Amino acid sequence: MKKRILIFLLCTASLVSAQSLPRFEAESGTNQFLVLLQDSAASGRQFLRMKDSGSVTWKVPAEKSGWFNLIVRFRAFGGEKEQLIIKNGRTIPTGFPISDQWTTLKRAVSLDKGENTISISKSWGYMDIDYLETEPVNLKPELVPIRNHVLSTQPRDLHFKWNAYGKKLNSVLLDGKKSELKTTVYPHQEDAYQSILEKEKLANLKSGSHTLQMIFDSADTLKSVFTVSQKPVTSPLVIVSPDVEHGSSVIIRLPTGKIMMVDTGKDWVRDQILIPFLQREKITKIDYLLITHYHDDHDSGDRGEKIRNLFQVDQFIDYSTYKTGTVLPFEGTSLKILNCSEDGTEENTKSLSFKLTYNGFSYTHGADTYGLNQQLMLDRFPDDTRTDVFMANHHFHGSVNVDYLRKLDPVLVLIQAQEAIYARSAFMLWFREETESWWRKSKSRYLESLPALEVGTTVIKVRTGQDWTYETHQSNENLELLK
Ligand SMILES: [Ca+2]
Repeated sequence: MKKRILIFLLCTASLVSAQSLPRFEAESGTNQFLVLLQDSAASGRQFLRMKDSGSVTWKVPAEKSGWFNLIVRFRAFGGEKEQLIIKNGRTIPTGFPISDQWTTLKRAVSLDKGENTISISKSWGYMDIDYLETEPVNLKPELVPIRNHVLSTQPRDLHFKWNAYGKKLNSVLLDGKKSELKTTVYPHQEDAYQSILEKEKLANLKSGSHTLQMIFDSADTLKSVFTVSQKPVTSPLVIVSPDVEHGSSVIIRLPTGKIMMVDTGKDWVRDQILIPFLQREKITKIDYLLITHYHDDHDSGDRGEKIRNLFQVDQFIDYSTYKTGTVLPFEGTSLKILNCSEDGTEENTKSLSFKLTYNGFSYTHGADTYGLNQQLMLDRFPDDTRTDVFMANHHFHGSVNVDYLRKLDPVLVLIQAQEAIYARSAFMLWFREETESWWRKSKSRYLESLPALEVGTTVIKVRTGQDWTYETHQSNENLELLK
């Protein structure tokens, strides 16, 4: 008898543990202009097909308020699709990766206690929707940047962007003492904030390392460590990645003092951000102008012409100048070409990708290469993929190769992009989930990625591969970066 009870209890326990998540069939939602179709592989044998218009809406109850994964079972034919998840009136553009088989996508959102209204509405369309499930999720708060550097003769406010994920911030400590941050809402993500540690609070800090801590009611603690120095430290290699919104431009001072500019951003970025920056830096000569490819968010729409007219450009380099695999001594560094025009069939896949190596430090510039180019790089240079800093394909459009990204094993990833990246599966799924989480789990040396829309301009100052710092500047004004 006892045995029977035990077996009964075990069966009950396994039933409980296998309990399925609350599921909302597409065919049971409120359907506007979507076509109801049959498929034996679909849950409930039915699904909704979204074409040029329409939406499906569910009433989703939650027992308590908090964060939940929305799990959508879908098929997206022919390419990645971006649709709008609308949750209690908040629109969350969401990228669904290409898949001709039923597959699921998770997106974390906060739900209110009681009834929530969730829709998937057409942005791109041409997607099949089988069901929506909800799963409670406990996300840890996140913070960028977790490293920074301040020169006390040029004090500046330190800016942070953080995600609370439903946790309540309890206290802020600077070197263990109670401090305060000026905080505003970060508009592009839910329950996310931007905070400022004002420069007055840094005024009396000694040279060396300092720690800002944010402690939450949940006992989660976020930490950012920044170094303060009284005098500028000479850095033979300086890499400046300005906040250029959509597009790309990087300015590098090479160890010989020569200036390299990689791409010139959109025309308004060139005129309103880059040219004023170069003028403030009293740069009249650009020794090397590299244009990675001829899209207007990289070449300002004039193939770098205005920059060539305003500045003395000594050498112009584009994707047809050097062949892939070329290694050149380059003003005290070594420049290796990773991708050139021969490797692609259109501007992005042809784009000039390179690796710059100096004194044990390496910087890899991805340009707008896609997954297929990254696979080629992995095949051609299997032992030379690792890099300290990776300038990612700036808007994470198209495809990325997760094996390649993982093998980069960077300390830092730079991303020049707008909020559109939050809707891209190349960023949210293949980079954030499949790559960044993998680096963290594998205890690699990865520190963080710095999207310019979250942190502003990033400046990297390199002495050796073991001795380099980076700093973020929310504003491009009054900077003297290249001295
Ligand atoms: Ca279904």
